Amino acid sequence: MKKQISPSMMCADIAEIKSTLKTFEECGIEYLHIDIMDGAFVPNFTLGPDYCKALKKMTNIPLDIHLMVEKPERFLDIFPIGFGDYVAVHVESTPHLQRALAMIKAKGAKAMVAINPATPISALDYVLPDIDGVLVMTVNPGFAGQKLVPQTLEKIQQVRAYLDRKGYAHVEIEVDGNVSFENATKMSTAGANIFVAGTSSVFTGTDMAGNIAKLREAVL
Ligand code: S6P
Ligand code: MG
Repeated sequence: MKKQISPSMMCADIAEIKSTLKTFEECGIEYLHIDIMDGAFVPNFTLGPDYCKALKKMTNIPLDIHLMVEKPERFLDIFPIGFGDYVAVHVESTPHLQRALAMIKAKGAKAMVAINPATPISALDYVLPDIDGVLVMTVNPGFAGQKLVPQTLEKIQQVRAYLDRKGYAHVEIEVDGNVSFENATKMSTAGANIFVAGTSSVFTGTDMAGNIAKLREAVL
């Protein structure tokens, strides 16, 4: 599967957003990862639908919206979700997971299901026909700049094997949390193909294009 990079926009300097997007376009960045937090599912607040709308006016790079909110199905209509975008909802966030995933698909977007580090893979059993990807959290959601939960490396491998065994080899695996250059290589080897890049890689130091090139090398 093609290895792709999705920089986490909560880590981007808001004052430099235009030049950041220009660099991303020049470097062929595949997605923009947008963390949406509601102060309830996770103990933090970040970006929202207006930010997504503003980004859509500035670039054609598809959005990769990560909803860390309780009952996300209540909010899907207020986001600018369209063809080519990815939208992830957490297993732990709603009793109506299948409905939320079907709503995302109905908008023409790719439906991703996110699982926290402690959530078992069996939580995916009855939504496999409804998903295009699994977002494996490699930290507990809520904050950038955290340390990898080490057992999630093995979990990536187990998710890949599980999907392949069940006949869902086409379902992608995105990893999110402390995707450093070093961890990215391990995550890629374990079977991940979309890498959320935050303070551990793309947004470190000043050479963003150099960081992107280095991350691409790391996941080859
Ligand atoms: C965390 C969020 C993530 C972070 C990303 C930051 O709740 O879902 O997308 O923004 O993990 O990257 P890093 O390299 O600082 O961990
Ligand atoms: Mg995220």
